[in-house]
Amino acid sequence: MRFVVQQHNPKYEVRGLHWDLRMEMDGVLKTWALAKEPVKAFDAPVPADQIDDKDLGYLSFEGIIPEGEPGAGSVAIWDRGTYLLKDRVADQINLLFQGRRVKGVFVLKRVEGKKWLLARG
Ligand SMILES: [Mn+2]
Repeated sequence: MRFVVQQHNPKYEVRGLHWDLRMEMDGVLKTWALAKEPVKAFDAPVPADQIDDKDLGYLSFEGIIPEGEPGAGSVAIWDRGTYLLKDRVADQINLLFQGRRVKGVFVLKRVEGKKWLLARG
């Protein structure tokens, strides 16, 4: 299955520069907004807020989200590739990323509600 990491710099939102990790899952792109580049999770867990799903067409999106639309600002593809879903339960997802920059075993762990952490697996 495919994934993309989009570096997103919204102009008007409380969330500043962040990295949207989007993974093909359940026929949509399940998405977590990461506070740091995902590779930083090798050093320490990275806060990851689950946000709205996107449709699969968004895998290739980069460019400018126009003024007046949610997330208005710039989006650049930071990495893309495939991943293997190793295990998935309600509060934990184990992943093997095979991107150009994001490689290796990671885990997403739910802290509470939509708050998760991305950590080294
Ligand atoms: Mn975003």
